[in-house]
Amino acid sequence: MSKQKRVAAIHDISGLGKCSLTVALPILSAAGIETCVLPTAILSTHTGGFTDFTYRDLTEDILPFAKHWKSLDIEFDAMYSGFLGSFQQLSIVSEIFDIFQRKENLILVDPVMADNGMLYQTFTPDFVDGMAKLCKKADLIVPNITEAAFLLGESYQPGPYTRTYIESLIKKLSSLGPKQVVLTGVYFDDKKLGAATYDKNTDTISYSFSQKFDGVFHGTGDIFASVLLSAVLNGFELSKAAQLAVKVVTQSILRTRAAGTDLRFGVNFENSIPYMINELGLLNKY
Ligand code: PXL
Repeated sequence: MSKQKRVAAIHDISGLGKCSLTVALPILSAAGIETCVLPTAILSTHTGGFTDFTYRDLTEDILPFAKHWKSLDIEFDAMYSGFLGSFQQLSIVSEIFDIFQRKENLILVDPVMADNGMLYQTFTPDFVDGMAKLCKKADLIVPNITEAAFLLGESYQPGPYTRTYIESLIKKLSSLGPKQVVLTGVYFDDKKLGAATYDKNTDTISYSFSQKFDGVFHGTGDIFASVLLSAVLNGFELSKAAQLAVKVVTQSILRTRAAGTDLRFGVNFENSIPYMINELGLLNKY
């Protein structure tokens, strides 16, 4: 058996609502990856569609947490950041990337801050510039179209999109620094929605589509990025990893719509975990 991969996952814990660490940890672990969690904030629920959620910011704790890990000579195959709890955390996470950076490890930044043309409740416009700076350090970024527009300082365009628009957006994002970009929420018509991937090394763009659903499905960006990273660390090419991530998100939405549950509480990704494990070829691997 090859050496087990290890990831540092830097996201919040939202106790209810299935996003960030409550999604990243089960998905990465199920993919056979050791997942060390570095919580950025603790909330009672995520901030989308809920009011009166509790919010404990962990800015003060993050660097000591990381330094303790460093003192134990821990190395990571990937560092994966998502929702950050404060503006100051942007530079702290950047420092953590420096502390653990090695030639062969992967830095994935999911620039979680906005969707549907709007910033999430807890962020101010200066956070956007800081996030663009953090993205410069990443090997791979996974923005949705709203985040992409914010990162590039452009105004948000509602879809449907043209290939020309998506391809110019994805190449501009890559010129911020990351060699690989996966853009989510891409659609050219009202029937299909999915992701576009760009690999600067080979200058290739690929698309992965599935059916388009109306509505807001909380946590699906985190499910997407976590499956994508799971697949990449299991040796999948970026385009194939995106295909699997689109598939898992679609299945999760379909299952949740069939169950008719309150969409604020997230989607049922848990029942796609066996499918993901099978697709990753891990079922009979010891
Ligand atoms: O899914 C992204 C996310 C993560 N964490 C928190 C959020 C959101 C989106 O709203 O509020 C706390």
